[in-house]
Amino acid sequence: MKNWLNKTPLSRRSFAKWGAALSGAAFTAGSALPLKSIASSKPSGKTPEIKSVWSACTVNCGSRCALRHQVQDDQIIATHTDNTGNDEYGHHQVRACLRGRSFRQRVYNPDRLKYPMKRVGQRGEGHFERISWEEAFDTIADNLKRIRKDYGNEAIYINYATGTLGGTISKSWPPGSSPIARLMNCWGGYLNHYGTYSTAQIAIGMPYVYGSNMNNCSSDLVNSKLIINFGNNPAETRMSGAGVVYQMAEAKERGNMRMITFDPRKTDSTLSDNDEWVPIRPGTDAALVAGMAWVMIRENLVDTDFLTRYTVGYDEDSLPAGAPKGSSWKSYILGQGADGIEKTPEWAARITSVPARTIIRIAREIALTKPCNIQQGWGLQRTANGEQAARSIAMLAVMTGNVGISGGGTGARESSYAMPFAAFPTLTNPVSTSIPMFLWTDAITRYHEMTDKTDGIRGAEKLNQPIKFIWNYAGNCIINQHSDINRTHDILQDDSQCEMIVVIENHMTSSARYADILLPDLTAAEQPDFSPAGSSGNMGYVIFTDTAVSPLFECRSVYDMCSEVAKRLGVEEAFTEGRDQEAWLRHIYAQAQQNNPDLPEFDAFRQMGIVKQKNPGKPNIAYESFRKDPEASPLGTPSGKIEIYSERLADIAATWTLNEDDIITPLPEYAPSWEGHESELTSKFPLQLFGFHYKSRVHSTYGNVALVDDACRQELWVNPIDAEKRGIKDGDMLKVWNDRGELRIPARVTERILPGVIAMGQGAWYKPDRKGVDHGACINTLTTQRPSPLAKANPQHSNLVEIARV
Ligand SMILES: Nc1nc2c(c(=O)[nH]1)N[C@H]1C(S)=C(S)[C@@H](COP(=O)(O)OP(=O)(O)OC[C@H]3O[C@@H](n4cnc5c(=O)[nH]c(N)nc54)[C@H](O)[C@@H]3O)O[C@H]1N2
Ligand SMILES: Nc1nc2c(c(=O)[nH]1)N[C@H]1C(S)=C(S)[C@@H](COP(=O)(O)OP(=O)(O)OC[C@H]3O[C@@H](n4cnc5c(=O)[nH]c(N)nc54)[C@H](O)[C@@H]3O)O[C@H]1N2
Ligand code: SF4
Ligand SMILES: [Mo]
Repeated sequence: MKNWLNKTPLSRRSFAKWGAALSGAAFTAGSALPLKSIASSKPSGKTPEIKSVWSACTVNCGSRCALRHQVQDDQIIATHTDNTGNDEYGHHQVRACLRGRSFRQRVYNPDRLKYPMKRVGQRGEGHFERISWEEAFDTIADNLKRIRKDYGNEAIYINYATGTLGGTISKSWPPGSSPIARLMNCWGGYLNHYGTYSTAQIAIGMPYVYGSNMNNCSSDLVNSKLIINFGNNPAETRMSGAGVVYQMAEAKERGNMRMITFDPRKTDSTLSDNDEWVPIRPGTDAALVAGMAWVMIRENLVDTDFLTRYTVGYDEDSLPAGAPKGSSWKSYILGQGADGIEKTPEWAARITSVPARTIIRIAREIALTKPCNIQQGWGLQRTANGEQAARSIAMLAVMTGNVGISGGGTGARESSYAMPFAAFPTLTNPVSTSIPMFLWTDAITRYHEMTDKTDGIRGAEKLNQPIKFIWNYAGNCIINQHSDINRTHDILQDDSQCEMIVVIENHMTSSARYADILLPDLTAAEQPDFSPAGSSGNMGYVIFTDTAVSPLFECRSVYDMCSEVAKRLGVEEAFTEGRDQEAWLRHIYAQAQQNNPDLPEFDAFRQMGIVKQKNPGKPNIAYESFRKDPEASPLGTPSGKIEIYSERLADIAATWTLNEDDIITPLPEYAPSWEGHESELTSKFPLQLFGFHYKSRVHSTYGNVALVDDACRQELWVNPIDAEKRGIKDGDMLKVWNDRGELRIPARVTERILPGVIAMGQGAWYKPDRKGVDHGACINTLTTQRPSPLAKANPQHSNLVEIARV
């Protein structure tokens, strides 16, 4: 492995070895051929000069790091990171993690797609035949025309895909900001989707409380005396030098302050001495909140002045007129509501597995330590009743009056400053219909049943056409990242339903195997673009992602591909406006300079590589103006106040068609998961399983970089108690299964996970054998397609399974 780390080009031997290990037989394009340009680099008399080219890691890890590719003889021989700035906050270095620094191993990867291909054989089998670009573009355009004629533009779908979230012209997410969207908008539009696999439940749930979904900027954490963290793991999910993980560490050190984390796993974010880890059963956070609320109410620790002035529905006096008696939060907690159950710490302990004495101690600590930042990650809302759980956490911030003040917080995830820049104009979609992003396979098979009240259809009362054509640019949600892979496979294999899938990729991924037309894209190292910052606290920046090396093989840019399809659809002029990619960059940059006069000239920027701007104001405090003057600056809720009781949710609960155990309540009540520790299914599948966002990959991206994969292995976290019961030892190969599928993964026996719960990194590459057993340990072999009630979104962390040694 040593030679992956040094600066010499990848050798023929190691490349071939690696390729052989990684490429499945059916992966025609992923054959283990060494790349010509690499294999042929021989030492010559004169050493070619090494130049350094600015670029960026444009994946969706929530960050965006600067890279400096070291290029010799048109090859990247090493990748360094930001070397500008200093230790001063606002000028600090945007340093890349190990993944970004291994970028060239995604460029020169045996899985790299080399030329356009079309499917031969059944969809999903992974057999392809090389075709010309002409044939590829003609086939796409002809099918678009045919499908539009038969079904209209609503039958064309752009799938959720975040592989180049960090681009501007090459941007894949949000889908409406991609070049594909611009192309389709020039030609009558496409079926929209709303929500994300990341945040669907909290993004829909939180605005019922606050009118929006915000928390204080991460750089305000230094002003907190205590951080209460529900399943937020920035040490793994915000690994960039840009911001959040450092700000949390700084807050802990500088303020010498405690952070208490509720998480089923002892994560890397909770390893310092200032941390307390409180293991909690997945899907039960709302019960914990209710138990703590009971302590606060009974011990008179709530901020009554705050509740009276700023909230609706805390007690019977502040309920809206239409709400039934006994439906206030206080009644719910004290057992005076409809369920008649007092939410005592003992009640909460039985559900959450957090001891009652811990619940009492921490409830007091939260109420008595001010200001206190209450925050959550997104893991706990990616669950069966995640909307309820996400909303409930806000209650701790609301009851203690921590909302709208420095050092306090709202219970949502941290926010960051965004420096003014400009975007690629993608025009307006003439189609208004929108589906929840998680229901795209349903929109193929049962579109005729899908309405606003059954499936959250927006912009229309019902869905009128099935999805017949899918664009999948820079995403792996066709298979790997979407739930219930075996179900998705069955739907997609029938090409009489969805008739055409176009995949634009760098690598032969599991989603690429489902393409009818597979187009080889350039990586970020082979084309010019801009990369604006992701989560970076109180500093914004933008990176000039320049062309480091010439396009490999027959790969072309997505902009180029769209221009060619536009030509065949008769909208070339509308799509390109006569510009190539470089001309668009100059055009967009001129716009950005108008929005942000401090930006340097285009060519100076290209030289500098990265422009950083500290927020000229102070870190954003969520709902600060509301806190200062709630009458002059009301919230975006119907009452203008914090809605503990939401009439809109009461209305939805009364009018939508829901499954019996789908729970939507006007208060943020605890709702047991339909696939959780209390469900009947535990008699067959006793273990709760979820997949965490893992430092080994960004979802599936970097999953084929052997170096990183080896450093952070794909393993199943199992508590010694569960392991012993089943005769499992550390390192044993396990099978993990439920009624949806089966996979293989080695055991990591560790006390860092709660008994009864197991977990693995999500995003591993799906590698089924002939019987459909996944040897790549992709968790979506086991996850369900049943959507959460309100957001109709992915409950990918709510799964019951059993495990055994193989
Ligand atoms: N079970 C489970 N499933 C999950 C999650 C979970 O927690 N558990 N998380 C969900 C979440 S939050 C998300 S955001 C989604 C993410 O799902 P995706 O958005 O599908 O993200 P990736 O798996 O990283 O796939 C990105 C793809 O883009 C490709 N790519 C990268 N760069 C380029 C480029 O320059 N050009 C082109 N054409 N392609 C490129 C990569 O090769 C990769 O195949 O997964 C979701 N799925
Ligand atoms: N290295 C890396 N970084 C990433 C990504 C990646 O794939 N790899 N993906 C990026 C993307 S797109 C996103 S959306 C974010 C995702 O960020 P998150 O959604 O916050 O990440 P997760 O790992 O899914 O969940 C965070 C924590 O929640 C815990 N958890 C799970 N269920 C529960 C529960 O019921 N209650 C409580 N209290 N905790 C629970 C998990 O153990 C985990 O430690 O990360 C981003 N950053
Ligand atoms: S994966 Fe994320 S943290 Fe790592 S280099 Fe890329 S953008 Fe930065
Ligand atoms: Mo995400």
